[in-house]
Amino acid sequence: MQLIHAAFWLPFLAARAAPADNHAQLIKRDLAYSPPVYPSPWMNPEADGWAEAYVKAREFVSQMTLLEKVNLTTGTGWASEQCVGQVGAIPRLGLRSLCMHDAPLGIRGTDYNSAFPSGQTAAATWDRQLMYRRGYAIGKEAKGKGINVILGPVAGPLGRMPAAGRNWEGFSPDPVLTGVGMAETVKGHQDAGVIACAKHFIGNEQEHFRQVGEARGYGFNISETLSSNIDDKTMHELYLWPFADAVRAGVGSFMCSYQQVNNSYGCQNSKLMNGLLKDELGFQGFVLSDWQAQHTGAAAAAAGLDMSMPGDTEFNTGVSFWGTNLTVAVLNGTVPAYRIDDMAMRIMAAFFKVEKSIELDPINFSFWSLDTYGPIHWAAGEGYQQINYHVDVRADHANLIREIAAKGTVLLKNTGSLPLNKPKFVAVIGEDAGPNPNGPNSCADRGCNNGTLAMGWGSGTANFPYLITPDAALQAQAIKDGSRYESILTNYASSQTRALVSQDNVTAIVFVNADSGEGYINFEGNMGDRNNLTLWRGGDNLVKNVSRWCSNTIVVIHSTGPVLISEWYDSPNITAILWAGLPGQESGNSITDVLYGKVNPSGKSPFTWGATREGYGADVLYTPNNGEGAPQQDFSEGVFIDYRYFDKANTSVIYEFGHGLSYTTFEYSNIQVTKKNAGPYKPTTGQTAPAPTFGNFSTDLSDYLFPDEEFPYVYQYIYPYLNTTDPRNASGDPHFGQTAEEFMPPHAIDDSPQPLLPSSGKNSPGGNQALYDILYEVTADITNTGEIVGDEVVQLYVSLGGPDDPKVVLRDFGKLRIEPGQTAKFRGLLTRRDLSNWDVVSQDWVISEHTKTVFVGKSSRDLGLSAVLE
Ligand SMILES: *[C@@H]1O[C@H](CO)[C@@H](O)[C@H](O)[C@H]1NC(C)=O
Ligand SMILES: *[C@@H]1O[C@H](CO)[C@@H](O)[C@H](O)[C@H]1NC(C)=O
Ligand SMILES: *[C@@H]1O[C@H](CO)[C@@H](O)[C@H](O)[C@H]1NC(C)=O
Ligand SMILES: *[C@@H]1O[C@H](CO)[C@@H](O)[C@H](O)[C@H]1NC(C)=O
Ligand SMILES: *[C@@H]1O[C@H](CO)[C@@H](O)[C@H](O)[C@H]1NC(C)=O
Ligand SMILES: *[C@@H]1O[C@H](CO)[C@@H](O)[C@H](O)[C@H]1NC(C)=O
Ligand SMILES: *[C@@H]1O[C@H](CO)[C@@H](O)[C@H](O)[C@H]1NC(C)=O
Ligand SMILES: *[C@@H]1O[C@H](CO)[C@@H](O)[C@H](O)[C@H]1NC(C)=O
Ligand SMILES: *[C@@H]1O[C@H](CO)[C@@H](O)[C@H](O)[C@H]1NC(C)=O
Ligand SMILES: *[C@@H]1O[C@H](CO)[C@@H](O)[C@H](O)[C@H]1NC(C)=O
Ligand SMILES: CC(=O)N[C@H]1CO[C@H](CO)[C@@H](O)[C@@H]1O
Repeated sequence: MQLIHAAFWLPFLAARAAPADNHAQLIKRDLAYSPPVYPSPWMNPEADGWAEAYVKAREFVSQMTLLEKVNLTTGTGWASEQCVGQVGAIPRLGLRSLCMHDAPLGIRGTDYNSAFPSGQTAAATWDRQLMYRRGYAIGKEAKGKGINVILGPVAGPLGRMPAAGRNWEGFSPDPVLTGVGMAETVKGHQDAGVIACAKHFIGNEQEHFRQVGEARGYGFNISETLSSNIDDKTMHELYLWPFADAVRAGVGSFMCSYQQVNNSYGCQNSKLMNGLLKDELGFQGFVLSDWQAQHTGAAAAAAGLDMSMPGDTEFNTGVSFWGTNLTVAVLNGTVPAYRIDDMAMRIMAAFFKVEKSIELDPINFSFWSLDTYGPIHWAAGEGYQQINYHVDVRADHANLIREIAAKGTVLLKNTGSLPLNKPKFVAVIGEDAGPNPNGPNSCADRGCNNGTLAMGWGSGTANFPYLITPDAALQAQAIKDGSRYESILTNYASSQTRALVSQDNVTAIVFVNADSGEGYINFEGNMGDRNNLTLWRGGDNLVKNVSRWCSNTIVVIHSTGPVLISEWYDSPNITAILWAGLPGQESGNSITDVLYGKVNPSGKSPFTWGATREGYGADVLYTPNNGEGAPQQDFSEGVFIDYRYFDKANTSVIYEFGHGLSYTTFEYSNIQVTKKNAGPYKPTTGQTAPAPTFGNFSTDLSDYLFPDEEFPYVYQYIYPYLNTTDPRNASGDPHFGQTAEEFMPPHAIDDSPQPLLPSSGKNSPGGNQALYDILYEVTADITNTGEIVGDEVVQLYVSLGGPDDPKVVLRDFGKLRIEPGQTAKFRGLLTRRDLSNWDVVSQDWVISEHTKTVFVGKSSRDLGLSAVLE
């Protein structure tokens, strides 16, 4: 029986003023505001990678009735069906209800599924192929359970603040590394036949104050969610960048976020959805709301929202901003017919992009319970039947999981104790090496930290099919080697630990961790975001003690991001430090592979290990700063987060972004830069076609009533129908009767041809195609100067040269396998986007006059080779 944390989602005031009204108010109060961008862009039939899907979608949507279109766009309500979200079915045309489900490291809340390493751990491999294979394997598992839209990957949070709770679900605070992670994962998921969902769009950088109900539950008296105030240049050069890569990779869906940007909610912010995502990036798929992130009906449709999740205004109210309201709004002209057609087109085009046919196999699990039998309509308690078929979808993914976690493990320090070779005596110390005594899945959504940490908490989790602890795997290895082995799986057995690790010939391996997760779970006072950057449960004391008693102390850290290790990292008795991220189900095997050199470590840190918390600059906002109004989080550091901030402030760090050691050594030489013949940049001109509509519909309200008495109406289920031909009563909207002209922003229902943005691609998703022209190829020779074969992550950085530019920015990387004594050639590419800045005046990318320098090196602060670009 699964516990569902519905209680965490407390009710909040749902009614919202139209965005247009907000603007006047916000200007008066001198808060950041978001400019209106209307109308909502309609699909482009010629978009690269979408044309075939468009034709199939048009054929399907043209046959749909208005009620069917509304069904497709509106969730059926929280816990109304099997998945974490589903929309209405189209039985007449043979399409079953589509299943939207979590997500980023495996399927949530099911059984016989795998628990993969986190996105952040995958990022630490810097291995495009492994990222792709991870995306593909997760996609296959989802497909095998009947999931149609998998709610990942994550580029928001990007990782502005190291303490932010959900950074581990995504990849890295560097937009290029995250962009690669997004693109590879999207391709993997979609090649496996499920629609990927890039989330959370955008500025969703912390958990605190993301939802009013949640914040109130924690005693914060606010009436609006956090506003992430982000300037246009920072938006383009940092936060939007990896989302652009997802669009370019063909992602089928996006999830808009809970919090506001410039005091306008993510799921009704027209600048974000209409402007940046659909106009500028040319996104052709659909935008679905985060769960309860929708706060308005028609205005959200006009701002670019295409699917309401989970469909009810708040969980289990039985009413919806869409559903019946959307049917009425189309009938009375508040939402133009082309907009609902475009919503349906976007959903069906994304569907046909990954699926051959609308004949889908049934969903064979229920998120709400692991029982075999139960109500199919969980919230209503109706439809008792078999709800779980316990289908085993794991295939041979365990091998891949073990490989990713080993290759994503970063060897931060090694003075020679590693790799281990039949050590005489291994002493493993720490709670983080052992099991959770209550079982690996004992805390719902992993909302606790007991035993070894292999994933964070929240909706981005999966149930473990098993969890190999470091203790179990290291003991098995020790026995095989004939070593002596003892472990103490608590942090607090001080005298016993001392007695053990002070013995002769001991290799002490200390396991420590730091956890975080999603805001609906408050664990030990951490409301999603970490309260501190230190190790949990006296981890620092444990490390300090063991290293005082033992001159061969190896430290392994499992964490959701950087931790402060300044107090002990440089002790001569600490002979090695490894960051093993969040490794997933094969944890113990993966770390054993690395410690014993079966895998030569090649992971590189996807974030900076600062000496102090303050060193990172931006931090989580823990207390409201705007009275009862929306807490204001100004992203005033601009593009300077993580290594860019440390570089700007010129502060030393413990381990820099991109750092990671190997058991062999590499030498870099011979940088060469070749200029490519890309033509000049051409801003896009011209206009779109006028908005098309597909099919027509009757305006006789009696055609939209609930079918008849026999209709199997499910309690609190969201339907597209009207319960009376009086639209005011059918809607129940307290503000019913306002016309589009009265409350919708100008151009909200305009269907005329619209000008194309210069930075947009005419037919190319991801922005102006010329941004991706290759301007330079950079090569370098990398020699393995050690004794064993190894993989080296070669990193290409650029200095854009301007006074406001970061010292260097990562722009490309490659992972090369090199035999001892051999030299391999690294090839990195620089696109026009890589060398450009966003110009707020021309609203386009431009290459500045400043001298540009390219660097090739082993990390962001070990840049041995450089050349000036002509
Ligand atoms: C937010 O406001 C800043 C400052 O006016 C502006 O540059 C930016 O484009 C706005 N972004 C959004 C999404 O409204
Ligand atoms: C809408 O979806 C529900 C099930 O989710 C289904 O019962 C109903 O028939 C659908 N309505 C239409 C008009 O297709
Ligand atoms: C799920 O399993 C059931 C029972 O084995 C099967 O009928 C169905 O086709 C499966 N669904 C998918 C999507 O494979
Ligand atoms: C919230 O704050 C307002 C004033 O800022 C006050 O009127 C109201 O009573 C407070 N609500 C709670 C639940 O504390
Ligand atoms: C329509 O939306 C309003 C909020 O705008 C809500 O109060 C009402 O209950 C909704 N009606 C239905 C039938 O869901
Ligand atoms: C882990 O769970 C066990 C069993 O419930 C409990 O005794 C122990 O205190 C827990 N440890 C921590 C650190 O929460
Ligand atoms: C940091 O937070 C963790 C988790 O709540 C806690 O175990 C640890 O003691 C805290 N560290 C400090 C220095 O307070
Ligand atoms: C290193 O360990 C030895 C015991 O093997 C101890 O005597 C010494 O004080 C330790 N050094 C440090 C810096 O902790
Ligand atoms: C229609 O439903 C609304 C609530 O959704 C309710 O207030 C109203 O009384 C219903 N009307 C009829 C005629 O059943
Ligand atoms: C049209 O319907 C929508 C949704 O129920 C409602 O919000 C709006 O007030 C209606 N407008 C008119 C003019 O009836
Ligand atoms: C194999 C090995 O390292 N043996 C050492 C164990 O410890 C004693 C006492 O320090 C040494 O004398 C051995 O050489």
